Amino acid sequence: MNRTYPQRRSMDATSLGSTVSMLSREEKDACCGCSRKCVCVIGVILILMMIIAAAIVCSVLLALPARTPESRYCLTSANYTGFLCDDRKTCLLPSQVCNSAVDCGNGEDEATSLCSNLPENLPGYLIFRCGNPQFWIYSNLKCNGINNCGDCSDESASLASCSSCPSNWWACTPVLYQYCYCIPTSLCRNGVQDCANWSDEYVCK
Ligand SMILES: [Ca+2]
Ligand SMILES: [Ca+2]
Ligand SMILES: [Ca+2]
Repeated sequence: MNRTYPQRRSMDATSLGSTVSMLSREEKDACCGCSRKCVCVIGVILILMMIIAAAIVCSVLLALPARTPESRYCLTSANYTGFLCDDRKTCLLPSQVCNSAVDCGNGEDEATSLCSNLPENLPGYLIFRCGNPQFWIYSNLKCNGINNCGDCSDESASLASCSSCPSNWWACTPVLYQYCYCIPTSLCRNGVQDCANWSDEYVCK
């Protein structure tokens, strides 16, 4: 009679221990499950915060005005000295600056600071001073065959350092005031005298 009681106690203890052990696993599983959920939630929140932060940074950067280049000096595709726009890519011909047409994206080629007192406010590399210092032209107009200064100083070797006639031009003494030392070959053999020695009609081909 008395022997069965301890056996029952032993069985209860074993059962209880097993139950406790099972509860502990469930609790552990429950805890682990909760931890994984928490980690997942925190991870999603962090990713969302990073996306929002990146969007804010991008919007701020896009809203910033383009930084003015330290120097506007550039070379055009035709190898003329030009005017660099704020985008640091567009290189305008000098004659596109202060010509009352917006050619740069932000209109910096028509800025009042440049165009209010011509040509003094223009960078020196954009202009050419004619033989008569009262006159000036844009630097891309020198050595182009055309008498832009009026005294041909922009086409001369001494003042403008012009080496020869532009390509597709014929060297002679023109009879027309608009040319200096050459005429366009389109005026050759056109039945009209364009060179003082008639070479445009008898020599030029
Ligand atoms: Ca312009
Ligand atoms: Ca010229
Ligand atoms: Ca001719």
